[in-house]
Order: sequence, then structure tokens, then C-alpha cells
Amino acid sequence: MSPTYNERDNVDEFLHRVGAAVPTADIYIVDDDSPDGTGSRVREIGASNPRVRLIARTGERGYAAASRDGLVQLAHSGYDAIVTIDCDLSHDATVIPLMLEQLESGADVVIGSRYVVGGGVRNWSLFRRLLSRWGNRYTGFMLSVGVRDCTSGFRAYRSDVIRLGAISDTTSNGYAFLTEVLFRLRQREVRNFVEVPIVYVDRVAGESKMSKTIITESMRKVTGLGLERWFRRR
Ligand SMILES: Nc1nc2c(ncn2[C@@H]2O[C@H](COP(=O)(O)OP(=O)(O)OP(=O)(O)O)[C@@H](O)[C@H]2O)c(=O)[nH]1
Ligand SMILES: [Mg+2]
Repeated sequence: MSPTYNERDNVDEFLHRVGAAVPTADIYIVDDDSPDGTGSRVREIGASNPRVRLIARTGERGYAAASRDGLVQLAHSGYDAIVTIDCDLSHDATVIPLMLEQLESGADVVIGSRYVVGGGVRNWSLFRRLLSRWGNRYTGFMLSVGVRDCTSGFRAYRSDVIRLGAISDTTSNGYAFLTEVLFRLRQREVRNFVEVPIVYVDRVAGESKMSKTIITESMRKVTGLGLERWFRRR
């Protein structure tokens, strides 16, 4: 499953790569009514390939809301496992089979991680590198979720773990959602998080949706969750 906003320049290649990596999987695009027509392109492709499906959202926009809706809907639709992956080709789809193997071996969530041995980033600006690296260090310090790359959106979830309700409980709007999910899962004693190395490649086409608002929310949210943990409100 991939949340999309204005990814028309990437979506054909994305679907091709994911389809090649996991030929028997259904691929869902959760689109927020992208003005560039990403959704209609997915519908067109889906007309001749029944594995490609569109979840079309209108109204409230956002990475977190789209991910939340998609994950919860699919976890209740009979799938055993759900993979989340960005549509901008930053995540290497050939890693998906390895992630699914880890789930079968007992992991609750498998995370494509930039910060374990063998992982990394390619073509990222110094600012993005520092932001992500230090953001993750701060998160590790505040929340101790036991994961080195809490903000990676490339993940495989066991559906029964999602059905526990941790995802529906999240309130973040941006990428803080990814950290919040792990935090809420741990509150439910779900903690078998396994990281597999990925090399993250910066997008070539389309525009980044990263913004100051998202960065600020992320820092605020991690601090808030850290305080919640320290004061054991839940
Ligand atoms: N449905 C939906 N998807 C979104 C929204 N914002 C971002 N996305 C998607 O979420 C994924 C990650 O977003 P990106 O903009 O690539 O964010 P990023 O990976 O942190 O930043 P860059 O790689 O630098 O662009 C992509 O597939 C986007 O299309 C949104 O508001 N709604
Ligand atoms: Mg991206």
C-alpha cells in the first residue's frame, strides 16, 4: 500500500517495480485526490490489472491520515500482512520479499532501516541527513522504542497487530505518525520490531511534501510522547 499525493510522474514505474517484486500481491494506492491526476492514472492501470487498486480519499489531506485509513481498512479486509512503501521510488521494492519472510518468522513489524549496518541514504542534502539522523537519535532518547529508524515509512505489518487498535489511536498529521505508531504498539506490548537494511534513494521526479510544519510537528510530538511515557499517564 502506498499513500500518494501528486505522484503521477512516478506511479507507473512504481507499480511496475512493486508488481515485479511481489507478483501475487494486491497493490493499493491511497490517493488524496491529487490535482495532477495520480488517482485517475491508477484507475486506468487497474482497469487492465486487477491487482492494482485505488482507495480514493477526499477532504482532509495528509500522509498520516491516508496511511491510517489504508492500514486500518486493509487489516480488516482479510490480508495477513500489509507493506507500506512510498510511491516516489525512494524505497527499493526488491526488499519486500525479505520483509515478508521476517514477518513469517515472527516479527510484528519489519522496518526498512537506514540506520542499521548495510543501510544508508543516497543523494540526500546535508540538511535532510542531519535532520533525519538527529531526529531519530532524539526519538531514541525520548521514547526508547528499540528501533534505530523510527521515521522510515517502508514497513511490513502483521494485520492482527494493526487490529489491536494502535494505529486508529494515533493523532499525528505528518511523518510523526510513523514514530507514534511504534510507540502506541509498544503500549500494547507489541515489541518484536525487526529492522532490515535499506538504501534510501532521494526522489528524482515529483515534489517533496516535507515542510517546516511537518518537522515542527514531529519534534513536538516526540517530546509529548516522551513526557507521556515519563509521567506514565497511560
Ligand atoms: N495520500 C497522501 N499521500 C501523501 C501526502 N503527502 C505525502 N504523501 C505520499 O507519501 C509518500 C512520502 O512523501 P514524500 O513527499 O516523498 O516525503 P519524504 O519521502 O519524506 O520526502 P522526499 O522524499 O524528500 O520527497 C509519497 O508516496 C507521497 O506521495 C498526502 O498528503 N496524502
Ligand atoms: Mg519521499
